[in-house]
Amino acid sequence: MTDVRTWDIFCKVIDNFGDIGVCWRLAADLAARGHRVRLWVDDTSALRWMAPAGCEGVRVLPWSEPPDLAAAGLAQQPCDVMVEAFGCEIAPEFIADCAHHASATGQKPVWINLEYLSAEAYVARCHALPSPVQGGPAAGWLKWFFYPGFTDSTGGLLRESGLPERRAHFDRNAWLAAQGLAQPDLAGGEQLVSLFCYEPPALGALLAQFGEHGLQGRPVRLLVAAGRATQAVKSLINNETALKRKHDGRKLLSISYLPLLSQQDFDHLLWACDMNFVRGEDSLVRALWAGQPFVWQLYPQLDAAHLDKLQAFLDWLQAPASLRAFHAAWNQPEGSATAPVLPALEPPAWQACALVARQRLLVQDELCTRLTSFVAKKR
Ligand code: TRH
Repeated sequence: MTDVRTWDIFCKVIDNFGDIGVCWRLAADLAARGHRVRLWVDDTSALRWMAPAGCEGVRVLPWSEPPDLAAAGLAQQPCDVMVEAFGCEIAPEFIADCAHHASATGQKPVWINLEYLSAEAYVARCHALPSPVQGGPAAGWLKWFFYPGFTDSTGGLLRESGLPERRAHFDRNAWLAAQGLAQPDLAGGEQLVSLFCYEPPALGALLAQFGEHGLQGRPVRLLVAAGRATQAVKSLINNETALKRKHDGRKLLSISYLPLLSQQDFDHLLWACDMNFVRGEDSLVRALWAGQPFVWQLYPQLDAAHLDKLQAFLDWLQAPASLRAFHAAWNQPEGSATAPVLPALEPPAWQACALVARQRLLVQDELCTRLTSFVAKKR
């Protein structure tokens, strides 16, 4: 059992849901292990649907400028660990307050720079390296890089305790009923497929493929996540007459648009579906825990740097050729000279690969265990 500590996690919501999604999972996981967490967020709106019930042990604080340190109770409960998520630059007033406290007590907080998840080789090289603070009231302190990752030589992946057991005992029918979603037509072989994506140029081809062939000949019910995925699907269906005709005229594809789900129900969605399309980093990890066949769309970067990241992940995954080919098409950048042609989907082979990868991960310590023991060594 690690000592109970007070953590201050700083998060800026740039766009999409990944930054706050990861910070919330980290905060909740630390709190479940008995730690006290203050989560400072510049825009708390997403937490209303992502975590409507909140979490005992986590206080969400608006990251105003300057932050209200008195209301946060720093004097009564000083910070032991500060987490700077994704290069957000912790509020200088907060750092000054910590420095003031440290000069009185001789006890500095541990400063963690939490980075983005990647399977690229630099992650193991840079994980746990120190970076000296150059100026300001904390000059000379060290920030520690903490890189999530897929191997033992990285910071690991978030996995709250009891997750595999809850996954194993998940009651799909009960969950679908609670969401007001129809049970799949098992006699007709209906397949539930979740779709959480940006605007992949191959989306039209995917809808056409499902419309013409279903998923390996079986009818598909596409459960489309709220936000950009819903907008992307709706604009294709509304704009392309041919696609609309296929969609309306065939029984092989039906589409349901989902409301914004709590993070817990988002996980349940991935457990309930026969196949998942995910995007960004947090939902990728959740797709791995779900153990169903999945396809990942990376956040597209202008210099196409995400394609190296994709390659590294597929290498780590030991993805079969068909899964590599599908990912290449699904992640084809916008404006490519040739229209994306989607290869066939091969869910059984992809699931076998996903399950082996999950097993490799389950025998490793998860991120919170690695982070708390790292912090214990640096105090
Ligand atoms: O939202 P994302 O695309 O976030 C991305 C990545 O974090 C990426 O690194 C970053 O550079 C980019 O944004 C700007 O995808 P991600 O990471 O999967 O985060 C989605 C979060 O939203 C995840 O925690 C699940 C949650 N979610 C729900 O809780 N309910 C929902 O209904 C949906 C659709 C998502």
